[in-house]
Amino acid sequence: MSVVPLVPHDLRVGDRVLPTSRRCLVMGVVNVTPDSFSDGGRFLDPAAAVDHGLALAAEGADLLDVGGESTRPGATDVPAAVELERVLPVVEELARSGGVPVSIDTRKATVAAAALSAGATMVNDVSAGRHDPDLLGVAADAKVPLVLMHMLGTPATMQDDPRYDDVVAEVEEFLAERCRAAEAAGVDHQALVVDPGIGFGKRDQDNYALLDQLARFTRLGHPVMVGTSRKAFIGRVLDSPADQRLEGTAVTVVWVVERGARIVRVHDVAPMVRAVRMTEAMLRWGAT
Ligand code: PMM
Repeated sequence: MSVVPLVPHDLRVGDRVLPTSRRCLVMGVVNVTPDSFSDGGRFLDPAAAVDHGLALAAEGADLLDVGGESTRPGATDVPAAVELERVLPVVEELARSGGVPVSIDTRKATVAAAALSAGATMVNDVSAGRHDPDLLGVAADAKVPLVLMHMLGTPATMQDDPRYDDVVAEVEEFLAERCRAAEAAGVDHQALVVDPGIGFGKRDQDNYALLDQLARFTRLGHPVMVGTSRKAFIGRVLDSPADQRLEGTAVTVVWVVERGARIVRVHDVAPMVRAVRMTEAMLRWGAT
């Protein structure tokens, strides 16, 4: 079935408007973790993480996503105190000097609330408010954009034999339900972003089906965010480790922009900004 992407709403962050109705934004990843699959341990020192975030902003990131808990397959929970110690100094400094909005990537309401007080203006929850339902209220009170992502189970269990009858329909229904839950908790319709959660409790065939049918998720009426950057399904095709998946990532970014993604979450900001711009030029001129 072919689906024409709908024009989603813009996102309000503080006194700024992120133009998700007009173009695809690039979100740069700042992982302050010892064990993320893509860059674990490189930026555990807050000063190194801040420098990295500033470099990504200078490369053209529209947003920065700061996370202190690895959600790679098999990862176990990090106590809130540890997560806070990792992310707060980084959020504070990047919000002060980065020049772009800072998102906090967390499943915990306490971490989200502290990060918002420290200057973050967006929340990215890979559990879509299921890990800690209070997180929805935190985002509602702060009136900030909230990313709701699909994951089957938890990071500890998600790759233990994931199965779907119809992955696209099931992820779409899940995201619709989580959007209703967020709105019931007071989050503004115009503040929601949806993400199919590539690699989170998905087999290769599930990831490819979601990417192929990505335009379906635009029917939910919110900007669609996608994170394919350096993920394992790319490594399995190219037989390459996480730091050698740049071209593979770029191809997936082009693909999802063509299918209506309005935020791509990436590690390699400069090349992906160029890939997004070129794709958008092709779409614009192709349509005239
Ligand atoms: N992927 C990772 C972490 N957070 N958040 C959203 N919304 N979507 C994603 O695909 C996503 C995410 C895992 O990647 P990393 O370990 O390199 O940060």
